[in-house]
Amino acid sequence: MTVATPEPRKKVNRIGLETKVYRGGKTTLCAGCGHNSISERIISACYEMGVEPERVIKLSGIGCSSKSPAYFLGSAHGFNTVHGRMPSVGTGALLANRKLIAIGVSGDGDTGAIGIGQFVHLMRRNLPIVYIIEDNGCYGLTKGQFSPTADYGSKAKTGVMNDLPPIDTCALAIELGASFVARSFSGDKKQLSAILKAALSHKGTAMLDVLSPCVTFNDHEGSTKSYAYAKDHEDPLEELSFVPYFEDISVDYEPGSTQEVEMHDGSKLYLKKLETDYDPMDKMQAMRVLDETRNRGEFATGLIYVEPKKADFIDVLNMVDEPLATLPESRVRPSKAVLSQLMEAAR
Ligand SMILES: Cc1ncc(C[n+]2csc(CCOP(=O)(O)OP(=O)(O)O)c2C)c(N)n1
Ligand code: SF4
Ligand SMILES: [Mg+2]
Repeated sequence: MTVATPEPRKKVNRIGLETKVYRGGKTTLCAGCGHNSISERIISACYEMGVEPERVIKLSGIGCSSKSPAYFLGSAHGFNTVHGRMPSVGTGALLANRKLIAIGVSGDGDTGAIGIGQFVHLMRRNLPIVYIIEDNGCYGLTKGQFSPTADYGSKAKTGVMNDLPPIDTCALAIELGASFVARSFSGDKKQLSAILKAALSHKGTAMLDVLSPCVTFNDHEGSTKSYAYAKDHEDPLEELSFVPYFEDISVDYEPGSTQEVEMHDGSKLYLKKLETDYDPMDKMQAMRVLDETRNRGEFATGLIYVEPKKADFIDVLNMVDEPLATLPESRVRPSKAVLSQLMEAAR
């Protein structure tokens, strides 16, 4: 008698799904592009958090960065909008169905240039979305022109110098009211993973500016968005550890050296302070540190600002719990009697 060898047990997450469910199509971006590393981190963060892919809506604009939603969460909903218009499409989608989990991927050009008006209103509304800017300081898709996040004095591959000051998307987002603002680097696996998981646990706009070098057009000497520059000038504000609400892990830390931030779903983010006494709930300090590090030619990374309890746009508008498309006519159309009353009142 032959005994069948049991199939090796497949590794699954807390909702019984394998990693492959969180993958998307094969990337068509250049080998070594920072955007590919960010897609990998999104895949692992969603797998580890046990995010249900069919509840996710992936949104983007136009650019190499905006192509990346095709490379993760293949079974999620997706909407590749017109250049810079992801915020309005996302707003519509989330108002129509508040049960969706929105992950938006944009570029520094898509957000900082053509989409800046939409970005501004998204931040002030605190719409519940994880909004990622894959920041390479150039328009990668159209062959590397300077974008609005390119630093003053940085050099293009052609040797041309950028003579305009940059827009700091983190400072802008904080100023406008975003309730979770972070900056990271595509090459910093540990920090980016913790930030992404915390962003997925946040209720409100989580704006992540992730330095993501363009190896084809902006990875040379004189660029301030190259891998070499980022590695040498990254200034982490804190060491981040994320503990999801469904895991019972206790973190040992010396009182005074670590700050605990409780996210909306009960997950915890532990911020081990590095050389400065940084408090990400202090808006003025956040703005000052962004300014100081920029003046030193460095870039501060980590959780820059958080306001975990701020009401989001869906609550402010007092939207119903159910997706609008599922509501019966009796709940979306006023009755004849109510309409007549309104007409009377308007006379
Ligand atoms: C309305 C419109 N204007 C201009 C373009 C040309 N265009 C395509 S992508 C892009 C910029 C992309 O830069 P970014 O968002 O930084 O993405 P990256 O390619 O660097 O990831 C531009 C200007 C366009 N597609 N549509
Ligand atoms: S051109 Fe630049 S941004 Fe676009 S895929 Fe290639 S490396 Fe990435
Ligand atoms: Mg870009």
